[in-house]
Amino acid sequence: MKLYGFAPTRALRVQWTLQELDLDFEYVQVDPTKGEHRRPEFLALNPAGKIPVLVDDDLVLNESIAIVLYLAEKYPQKGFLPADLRARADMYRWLLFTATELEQPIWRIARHTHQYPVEKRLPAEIALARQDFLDMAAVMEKHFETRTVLVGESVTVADFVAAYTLDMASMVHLLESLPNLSAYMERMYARPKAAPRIAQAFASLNR
Ligand SMILES: N[C@@H](CCC(=O)N[C@@H](CS)C(=O)NCC(=O)O)C(=O)O
Repeated sequence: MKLYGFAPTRALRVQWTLQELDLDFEYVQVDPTKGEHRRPEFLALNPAGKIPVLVDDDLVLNESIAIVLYLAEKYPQKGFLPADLRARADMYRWLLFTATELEQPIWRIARHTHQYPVEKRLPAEIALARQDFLDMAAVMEKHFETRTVLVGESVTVADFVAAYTLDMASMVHLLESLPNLSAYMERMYARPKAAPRIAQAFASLNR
């Protein structure tokens, strides 16, 4: 299997899942800071020009959450995809909640802070996005008053995705008033096969 990624990106969700599943994989670095995600050979894998991409034999799959679901289903032995239909539905709910209600505001903050050209950045969008994140994170914060993982009693791929997304939030100081989410994220990253934290992944680029 080949994972096309770049250290501090959503490729970490896939790397985390591959590590937890004890799978061998080749990491192919695609450096967006050098425009490598816009090269024709990469666009042939993902016309959206985004990482991560997983290549498994003749399967070429993009979208980090689709990839982790594929891996969890292909390698069911660790139980990262609940067998029970209702538990699985609950896991999908948290994955979609994470991608739409939590990740999107963080992404808006990133775009209006450093990704868009300066003339397109709207400071008001940053304040709105911060509040949007906090309103929805409060729902997950409450969920963790009584739980250790998102669904059921054991870890699922939704936990890898959520922990990474909360790390994105911590990078822009959004977790400071959310003790349950902070503790959950720390617990997940304390797992022996967890991916590196985003800050660590950034630091690894300069070595
Ligand atoms: N929804 C996609 C988002 C992928 C994405 O935006 N990746 C970023 C890195 S984290 C990227 O490739 N950005 C390059 C660009 O947008 O030009 C996923 O979860 O895989």
